[in-house]
Amino acid sequence: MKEFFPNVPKITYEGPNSKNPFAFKHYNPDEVVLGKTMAEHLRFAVCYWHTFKGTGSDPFGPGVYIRPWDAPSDPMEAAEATMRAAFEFFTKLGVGFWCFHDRDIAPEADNLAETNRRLDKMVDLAEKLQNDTGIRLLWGTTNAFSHRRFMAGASTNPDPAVFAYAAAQVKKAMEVTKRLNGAGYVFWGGREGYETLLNTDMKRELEHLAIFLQMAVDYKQKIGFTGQLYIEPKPKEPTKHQYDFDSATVYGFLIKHGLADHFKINVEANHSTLAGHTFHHELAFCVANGILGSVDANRGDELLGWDTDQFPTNIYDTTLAMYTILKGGGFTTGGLNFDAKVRRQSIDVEDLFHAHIGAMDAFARGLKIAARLIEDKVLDSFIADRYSGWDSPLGRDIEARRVGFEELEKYTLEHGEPTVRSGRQELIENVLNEYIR
Ligand code: XLS
Ligand code: CA
Ligand code: CA
Repeated sequence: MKEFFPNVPKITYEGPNSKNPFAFKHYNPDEVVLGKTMAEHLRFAVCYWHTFKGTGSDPFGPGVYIRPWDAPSDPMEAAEATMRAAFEFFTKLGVGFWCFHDRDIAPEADNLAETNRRLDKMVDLAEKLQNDTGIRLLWGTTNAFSHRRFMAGASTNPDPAVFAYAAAQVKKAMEVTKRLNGAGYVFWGGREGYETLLNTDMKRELEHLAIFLQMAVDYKQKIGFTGQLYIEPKPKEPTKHQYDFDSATVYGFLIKHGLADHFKINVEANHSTLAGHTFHHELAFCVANGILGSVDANRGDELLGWDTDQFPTNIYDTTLAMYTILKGGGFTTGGLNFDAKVRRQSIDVEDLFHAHIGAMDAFARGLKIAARLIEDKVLDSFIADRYSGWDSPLGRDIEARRVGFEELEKYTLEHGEPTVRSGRQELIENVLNEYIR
């Protein structure tokens, strides 16, 4: 069997003193942290689209990578070579999971029937390689945003024939995700938004989006797919405005349409910052509402206002992310997917390994620091102290709704001015920095 990464050995843990670029310094899959192994906590996944289908193109230039798996001129032969390269990569890297869009793994043909036949053929191979390697599918999804038919959206398209095409595509992608035992299925509304309101019936489009998601829930139940459905928010790009703007917007939409029991959120770090939030905020909102499902762990660039999809390197961010994820009970169906691409100049196949090794180490460090913060109850103590008034008779009466405005007016007239207290932000930031090392 052809090897696609002959210069790369199996990546193993060598510890923080190792200088070997092809070794983990912090990610030790079997090391137990807070009662679970690092592999069980982190549930790393590699994304198929950027890692194996990415070309290094940008709005100012075409692709620049020359990948050995792209060599065959026949598109199905190239698809097969790509999948074999992908499973060699997953195995050498030692991740447990992968993620894909339908169109990543099988090239689209001239008609849907032939496209589906091609997809089935590639799913046969994926099933075999999953069985051979033990690598599992974290989630599958549909690409209903690249083809020109979707230029005005999929489920929010002004043309019901496009809505129907997207439905047919999701139906098939959900079937193959089920066949591959996918733990989840993602809806990212790539072009479910608008370029201008001048030509847009927003009310109707939002209703169509809800109808589409309800159909997906119905079909999931019909075929007995037990994976978790996720919605991945993003505020813009490629559209000027995307309806799934951020987690709070998605949650309100799901509640309005009676869909909240069927979906969780796939939080992407880079989309959080595009929405004007931090990654930490989006995770905290999801944990507070019990809707955190999975995470796309790629980051943006502080100075660039678009979706740069870079590999995570910032330990402060990975620490706060893992802290929040652990406080939320950790992943069940979800995991940490690197929806990230190497930079245009990183043209060697080895760069794909360096990118993932660094990202996995960054999250492993975040996990270990977060575990110490939890064990030492660092933030818990500050927060418990700050809210301690709510454990007094007054606080309890309010929380139990035993009092109303009249009782609270009486209390205030009797007790006078409340005592104000420091929020101690700088102190907490100093303590946190002592842990991040
Ligand atoms: C694009 C999204 C996309 C989803 C899956 O910005 O991140 O890749 O994760 O369709
Ligand atoms: Ca993503
Ligand atoms: Ca992205």
